[in-house]
Amino acid sequence: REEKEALVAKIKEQLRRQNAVLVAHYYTSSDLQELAEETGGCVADSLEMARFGSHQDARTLVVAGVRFMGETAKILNPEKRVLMPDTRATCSLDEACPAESFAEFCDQHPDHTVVVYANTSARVKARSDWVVTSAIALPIVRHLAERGEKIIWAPDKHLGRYIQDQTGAEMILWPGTCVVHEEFKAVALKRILRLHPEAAVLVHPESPAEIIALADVVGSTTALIKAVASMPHREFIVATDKGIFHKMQQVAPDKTLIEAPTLGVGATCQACAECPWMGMNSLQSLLHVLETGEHEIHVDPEIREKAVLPIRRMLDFAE
Ligand code: CIZ
Ligand code: SF4
Repeated sequence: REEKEALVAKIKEQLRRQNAVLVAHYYTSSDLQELAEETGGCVADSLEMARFGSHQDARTLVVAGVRFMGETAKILNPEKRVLMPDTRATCSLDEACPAESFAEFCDQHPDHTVVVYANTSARVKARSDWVVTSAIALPIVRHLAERGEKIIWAPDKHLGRYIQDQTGAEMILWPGTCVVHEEFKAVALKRILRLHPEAAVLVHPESPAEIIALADVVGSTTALIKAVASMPHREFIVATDKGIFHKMQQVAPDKTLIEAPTLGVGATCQACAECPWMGMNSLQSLLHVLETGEHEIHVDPEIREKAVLPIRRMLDFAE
C-alpha cells in the first residue's frame, strides 16, 4: 500500500512536470482509472478517448489502453507526444485484420463502402471510408444503409452481425473476434440467470449472438455503465471485460454486479473476462514510460493523412 502511494506520487509529479494528461479506458485497472480522474485526465470508451485528446492543452497524452487507442490519439493530435504504458498492448481484432490482405479484400469489392471498427491499425483505417466505435456504429451504418450503400465491415464479426440484424444493411463481414467477449458461454449464463431471475443482463455486442440473444441491454461500455445507473434493477449480470466494474460500482454503489460466465457449467472459474493487453497497463509501466520516454506512438505521416479522414467523419457524425 505504501509502495503504491509512492508510485502514484511519482507519477503525479511526472505528469505535472511534463505537462502530460492521462486518458484511461474503462477496461484498465482501478488504480489507473482512479489516477486518471484524480489528475484531470479522463476514463472513457474509445470514442470519448478520441474526443478527449483534441480538447487538451497538454503537450503529452498518455493513453492507458491498447495500441489502436494510442494511434488514434496520435492521428488526431500529430503535434502532441503520445505515450502508452506499453505499445505491445495489441488487440485480437487488430491482429486479425492485417492491412495488406484487408486492402486486397476491399479491392475485390470496389462498390462497397468500407466501415472499420476503431479496433484496427492506422493502415487499415487509412483504407477505410468510415471508422466507428461500438458507441456509434449503429446510427452510422443505419445512415449508410438508408443511402443504399453496401458495406464491408471489419474486423469484429459478432458486432457486424448484430448491426446487420438491427439495421438490415447489406454487409460483408470480416471474420475477426475479441478474445474476451468470444468466451462468454450461453448455457452457463442461462444457469446464472435461473439463480438471479430478477437480474438485468448487460451485453457488449462483441459477444457471440447467443449471448446477445439473452441481453436486456446491448451496448457500448458507456451505454452499459449508464444502464446500471438508470435501470431500476438491483442486480446486473455483465458480459464485457471486468475492468468496467470499477466505474459501474462508482456510479451505482448499492447495486450488485455479477460477472457473466466465461467457462461452461460446473467449471470453477466463472470470472476470466480480462483482456490480457489491457492488463499490460499498470502503475509501474506508466511510471517507467514517463521516466524514460519509451513507448512513444509514431504514425507514418502518409498513413496519418489518410486515416484521419474516416476518424473525423465519425467524430463529425457523432456531434
Ligand atoms: O472492447 C473494446 O476494446 C472496446 C469496448 C472498446 C471501446 O469501444 O471502448
Ligand atoms: Fe481487443 Fe477485446 Fe481486448 Fe478490447 S477487450 S482490446 S476488443 S482483445
